[in-house]
Amino acid sequence: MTAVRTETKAKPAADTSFPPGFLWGAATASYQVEGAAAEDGRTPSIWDTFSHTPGKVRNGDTGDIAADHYHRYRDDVALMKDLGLGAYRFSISWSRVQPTGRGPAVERGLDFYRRLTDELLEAGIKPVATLYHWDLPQELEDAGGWPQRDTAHRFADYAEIMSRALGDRVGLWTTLNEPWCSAFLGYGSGVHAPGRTDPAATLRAAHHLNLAHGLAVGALRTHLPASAQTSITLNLHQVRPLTDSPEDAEAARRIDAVGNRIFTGPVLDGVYPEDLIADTSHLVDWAELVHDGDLEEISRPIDVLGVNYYAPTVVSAAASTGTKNDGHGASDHSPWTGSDHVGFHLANDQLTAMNWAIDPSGLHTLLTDLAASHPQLPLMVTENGAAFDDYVSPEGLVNDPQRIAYLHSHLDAVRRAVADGADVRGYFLWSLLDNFEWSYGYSKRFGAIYVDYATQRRIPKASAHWYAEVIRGNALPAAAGQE
Ligand code: IFM
Repeated sequence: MTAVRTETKAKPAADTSFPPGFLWGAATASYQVEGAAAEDGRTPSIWDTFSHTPGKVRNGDTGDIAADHYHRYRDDVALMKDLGLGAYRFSISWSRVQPTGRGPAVERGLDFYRRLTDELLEAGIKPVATLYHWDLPQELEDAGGWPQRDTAHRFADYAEIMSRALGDRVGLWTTLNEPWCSAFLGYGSGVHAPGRTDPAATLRAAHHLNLAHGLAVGALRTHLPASAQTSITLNLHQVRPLTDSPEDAEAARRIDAVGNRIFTGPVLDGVYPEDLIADTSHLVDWAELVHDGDLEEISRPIDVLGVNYYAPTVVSAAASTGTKNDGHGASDHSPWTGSDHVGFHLANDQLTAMNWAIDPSGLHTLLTDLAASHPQLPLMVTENGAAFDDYVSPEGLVNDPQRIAYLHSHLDAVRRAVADGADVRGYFLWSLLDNFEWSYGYSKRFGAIYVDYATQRRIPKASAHWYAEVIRGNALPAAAGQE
């Protein structure tokens, strides 16, 4: 009897690689990691004031010490080198370099960023600087904060100071990180500093943040070498209606307007969307707010758009909103200024420790939609990652398979977006280190590197080793079970 050979055709291995030169990085922000809150001339920012106000941050946590990156940056850069990072995205503490938010800079403050960037360059890691990640000098808030037009001009001066100080060593500059949070959580729902809850102030803050971005791009372009790149990072909401009903579609339109297009409209297209103005004109006089020439300033060309993504935003028409399940923290005041009759839902029940739904398809959609609407604009994922309840095993290890699965699925979404034509140039994991997660304090851990806050000991988690493998291969390794 002859044996029957069943032939299974070998499937071609799926291409899991990223484009040559893809930039692999990790990100942090000054107030979340630096500590050294009162050293070398630094003065309080709005987050120092807010975190020191009882009841504002879980467990009364503050960024006074944080991950002590200010003193440990050399060891942290060595850890980045071990991971094989190509880039490190950090932010500059405005009140460390210009304590009152105006006037001359403090050299000791600038020196920290000179030392940090030198150390990075020495390690072969590209420094990527964000000028503003939410820590406005308290003196500027006392003078009115972002709802005041003058703050945008102060920001442009600060951008000039930084470009003169670091322009010879930083090649990629981001003006603002997630201005939506600065305006809508800081002045709308009040769950972020400075904790105000005033819808008109929220919209004024949004416009002045846009203006600050545009003025800063102008200052950067004037003082940086021609090779330097400018960008802004937006936390674009991947908005989905809960059902096909016209009412839910209307809810999605409103949230897209006040969550996304209030920034992408003026920054990328030089215009505020008409529907946004119609939705909010009972709250603010747009004609008075937006001066002649502002939109030209705001829409100065940028080289890269930074996109931060964590979870989709599912909405429906509702009798009233509250902020239940919108993922941005509980408040009696909705951050969704002018959109009171919208309800928020989870996309599914696979949740991170933030109670955010895990849905990588949202990242693919965001990137491919942007590529379709702005085909000439290079994109970069400047934050993506997840908090889980990590712990150190008796052997001293931090095993975080859920984070590896999260990163794997989201990186696969990026890879698919690239295959579908999106010009995505890089990816930054949030975050390099466990850190101060704003109103959640130290209760949420996003890091690839575990931080034992009592001793400041760092332990790279299993996900850090996994990410290093991705970087080495410029490709995704086989998912568990697919080897
Ligand atoms: O920790 C924050 C970061 O500061 C801005 N983007 C979202 C992260 C997770 O909440």
